[in-house]
Amino acid sequence: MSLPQRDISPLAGQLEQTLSAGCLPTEVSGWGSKLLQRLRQPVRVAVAGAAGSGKSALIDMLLGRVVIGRNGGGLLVDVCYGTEEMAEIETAAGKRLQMSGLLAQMELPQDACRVRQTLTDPRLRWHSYRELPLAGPQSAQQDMLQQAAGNADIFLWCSQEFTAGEQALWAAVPDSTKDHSFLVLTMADRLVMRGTLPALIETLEPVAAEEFLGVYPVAAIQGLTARTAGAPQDGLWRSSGGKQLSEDIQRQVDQGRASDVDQAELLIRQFGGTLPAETAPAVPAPAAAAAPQAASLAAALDQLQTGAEAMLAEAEAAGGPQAAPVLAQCMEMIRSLSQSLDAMPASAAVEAAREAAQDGEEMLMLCQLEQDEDAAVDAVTLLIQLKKELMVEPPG
Ligand SMILES: Nc1nc2c(ncn2[C@@H]2O[C@H](COP(=O)(O)OP(=O)(O)OP(=O)(O)O)[C@@H](O)[C@H]2O)c(=O)[nH]1
Ligand SMILES: [Mg+2]
Repeated sequence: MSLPQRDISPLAGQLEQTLSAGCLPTEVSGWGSKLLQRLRQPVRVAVAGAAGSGKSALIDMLLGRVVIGRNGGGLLVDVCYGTEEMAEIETAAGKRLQMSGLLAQMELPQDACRVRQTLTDPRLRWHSYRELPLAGPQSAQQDMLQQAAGNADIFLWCSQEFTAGEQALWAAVPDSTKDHSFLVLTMADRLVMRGTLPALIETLEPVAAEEFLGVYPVAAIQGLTARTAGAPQDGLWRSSGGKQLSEDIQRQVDQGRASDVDQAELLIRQFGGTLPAETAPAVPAPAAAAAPQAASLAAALDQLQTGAEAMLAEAEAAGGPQAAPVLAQCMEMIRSLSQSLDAMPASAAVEAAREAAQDGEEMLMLCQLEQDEDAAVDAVTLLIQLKKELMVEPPG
């Protein structure tokens, strides 16, 4: 797994300053506060599923060592970064105990109900794990899941078959969470032995395409073995399904971070003044490079048009746009347009285009506040309009 290359604390500091100085208009300050909170905490990965569905084994595999083991069955377990390897245990009687070491090796009190395990693994600075056991009547599970959805950025749903009951539970999870979630077919080695895996994947793929980023069969015990063996076992790591899942989770974590960083930069640039040095946009390239940049601007404008049209077509086919991804995509497009413009040599036309793009960014930001279908349509329309404006008077 890759580590994020950049320290985002200066950016978070700048955003905090912008917020506390009251620079943000009231309509965006709530968004700014949420953004700051997200920048200051790791991306939260919830690992949910029924009792014995293989959640702990999956987390241990992703961590690359036995941290939970078979201990703590049925407990809610958080695994996060800390300066020491220790566990804080909460009991049903409301007591809190601290024990040093790993949960897998601890003797837990009978009435333990919740554990917070800290590890010094630096990767946990960027994403933490929560084992979320689902048990009891369907309505209780529903409530638990709803609550968990508000406290997680990515879900890994662990199951051997993703039953109708589980599908009903998952259906109530907000789309914004589903867009970052994975269906993990746990204990895939057993499914392979029984010869049921291919048919199961075929049955679940259409559901998973709608409800998750994809279906991931994983043999966690083998995956963990591959990672803990004396010599690297790349083949086993790959064939266990662990490698693919782990890389795809990391990609989601990185994308989530990048999008938060983009939004924070946008807020600061528009309302808070200068960005910290590390996060400032790239310096404009020298004039000699103007010709390829003009070409890339034409390409960017074309992309703007085709991207916007594709989004509209997709939205129509789906019976209405999905606000969050459309808005995020629009923001991405307009930002890449702004970057192309920033890299062009100064001229009145470029300046006008930059202003138009900046206005566009500002409008898009307001669209993001609503996160509904209308906002998504407005955002796409805005991109098409912007493209038309720029084509009338092409910069450069
Ligand atoms: N063969 C095989 N067994 C597995 C795999 N993953 C987990 N198991 C076994 O399945 C049992 C349950 O796994 P856990 O990871 O403890 O399941 P859990 O969902 O955390 O269970 P609770 O915390 O009790 O809800 C254990 O005996 C594991 O060793 C796997 O990929 N392959
Ligand atoms: Mg467990």
